[in-house]
Amino acid sequence: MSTEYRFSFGPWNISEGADPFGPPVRPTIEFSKKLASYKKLGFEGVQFHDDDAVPDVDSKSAAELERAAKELKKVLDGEGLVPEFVAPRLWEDPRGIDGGFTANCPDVRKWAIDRTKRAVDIASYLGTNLMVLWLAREGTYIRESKNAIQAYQYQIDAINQLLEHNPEIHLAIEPKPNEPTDQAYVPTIGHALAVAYRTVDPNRVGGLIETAHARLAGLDASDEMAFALSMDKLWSVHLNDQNGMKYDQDKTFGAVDLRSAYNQVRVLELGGYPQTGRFIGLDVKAMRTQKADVAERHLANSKTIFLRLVEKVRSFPKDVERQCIEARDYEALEMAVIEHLMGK
Ligand code: GLO
Ligand code: MG
Repeated sequence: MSTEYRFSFGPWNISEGADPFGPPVRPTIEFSKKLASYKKLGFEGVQFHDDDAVPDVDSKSAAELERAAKELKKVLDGEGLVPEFVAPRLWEDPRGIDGGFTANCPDVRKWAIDRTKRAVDIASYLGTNLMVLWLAREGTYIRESKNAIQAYQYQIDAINQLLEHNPEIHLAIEPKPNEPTDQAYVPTIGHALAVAYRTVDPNRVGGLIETAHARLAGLDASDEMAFALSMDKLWSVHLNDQNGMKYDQDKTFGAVDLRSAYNQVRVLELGGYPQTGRFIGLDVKAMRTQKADVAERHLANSKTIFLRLVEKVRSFPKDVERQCIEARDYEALEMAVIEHLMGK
């Protein structure tokens, strides 16, 4: 069984540096150029939004959609790249302004499901059976604006329709507690998996855990991963880092809290994640201050830090761990971990 990890990222992780207070500061890089960067940076897997893969998803006929997706598949094959997943980008469409699946307007809910079925079709033309559902605007700015109980049912209904649309598709819910909305439905992996078990085919609904999202919920990302792993439901990860409970930062993995990063790697090792063949996905953003010619470094750096931490986890002295646990001397265990991380 392989103990090698496979790595992926999405084209949005190479970005122009815009933030809510300022415009782009780096030139736009064409999609084909981004694809060419993958191998150079040491990545094999590509994460797609539906409209990264096929622009103007809504306005294309079914035949046009199929043709465009199959052309992209050829490009990926030519570059030696593997599509990891497709995610519907409902949150950028004006129709999705107040959410898609949980919108108050029935026409919008219908659009959101139809659009997501198209994203499922794109996934199958590209040759992946994984869809990620980041439920971006499925929440509220003003609590009184939606019936939250009903909203969960709407999400289950939508997921059921997707599962029925394609018998192969697997849905990984990416929980996040806030941003862009003030309060998001499905804020943690516990919520996501509870929803999964209420659907018509729980075996085809799992989760993706993002480091920053767990921290924004005040939770430990490695424990969130452990919960999903304990149920065979960790189908992808979005590793990054986050400096406290503020805006979603998507910093380089391990750059803020190395100990937490170590524990995320440790739990992936304990859970046999590399043997599943699933990807280590990154969801990291280049800092706005980064100049264009070095604006992809955060990706390679995150991968390097991850692999260094794999070495650290694998080389941690097992006898020391066992003795400390037997003696219930967790102070000694903690010191051993810190010394190991500091290179002693
Ligand atoms: C934002 C999310 C976002 C998703 C991506 C896939 O906070 O992490 O980057 O992971 O759009 O749906
Ligand atoms: Mg993410």
